[in-house]
Amino acid sequence: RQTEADLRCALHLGQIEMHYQPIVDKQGRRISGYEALMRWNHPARGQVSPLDFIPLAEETGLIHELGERALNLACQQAMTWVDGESVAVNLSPVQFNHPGLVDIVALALADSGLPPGCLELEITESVLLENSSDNVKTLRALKALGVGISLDDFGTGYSSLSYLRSFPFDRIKIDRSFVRDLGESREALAIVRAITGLSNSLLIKTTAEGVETQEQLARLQAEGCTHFQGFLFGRPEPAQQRLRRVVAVV
Ligand code: G
Ligand code: G
Ligand code: MN
Ligand code: NA
Repeated sequence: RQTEADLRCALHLGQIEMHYQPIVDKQGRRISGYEALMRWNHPARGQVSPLDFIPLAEETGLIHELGERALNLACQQAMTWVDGESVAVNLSPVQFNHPGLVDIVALALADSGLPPGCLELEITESVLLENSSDNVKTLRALKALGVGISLDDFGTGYSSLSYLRSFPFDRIKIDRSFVRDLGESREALAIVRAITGLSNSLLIKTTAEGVETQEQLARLQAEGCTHFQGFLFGRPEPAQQRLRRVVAVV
């Protein structure tokens, strides 16, 4: 088990890196952006997943430094390749509720020179549960910077349609559990259909996550999803090795 001191050390030693997973457009031919996913490049344990250290970081408050590092790295790295592609950074609810968040995002953009329209922030529904008027204020302030806001893991928490009324999200990410069950579950298919139908009428982009097979892709295309992400196209890779062109045969 790692401790707060280990994690602090990792941050100072530059062992925290971002990997980039491609997100492809509707036809499955063009990379429209990347999701930046944090990795702890541990000298003994190899690549440690954020699932194994984000909870500790949230408990100890180190998430603020980690999150700031993630934003800065993603903006700086995206700036070296950007040609209209977006880069999406995950925000933990703890970060979202920090009063300095908007300034931190503004500074990451200013320092890197990344056009704000190329940055997306991914938040989960849990962020929206409490304190909703403050949260909507924060979302509006972020949006005023020119960045996009995505609702991540949609459908897995206490999904409420009223979120979509109180704030104009740019994108909804359909949780990969629905994509996984598409072939076997009428319910999963019905939920995907409902999410894409609603999103398309509200002009909100939809990214289906966890797309692993051609069959899933075909079904999701038929349902009107606008973007796709998953191992069928590419895994998260370090900036230099990131996928640059779609190679999956569609
Ligand atoms: O890439 P992987 O499957 O290991 O990611 C696991 C989880 O960690 C995902 O839910 C993802 O949203 C989250 N995550 C990945 N990178 C970051 C990050 O930079 N910040 C936060 N808060 N969460 C992240
Ligand atoms: O919670 P969030 O959506 O941010 O999580 C993203 C995570 O999903 C990443 O850690 C990534 O490794 C994982 N992931 C991405 N594509 C696939 C996929 O096709 N299959 C599976 N099983 N996991 C995926
Ligand atoms: Mn995400
Ligand atoms: Na997700």
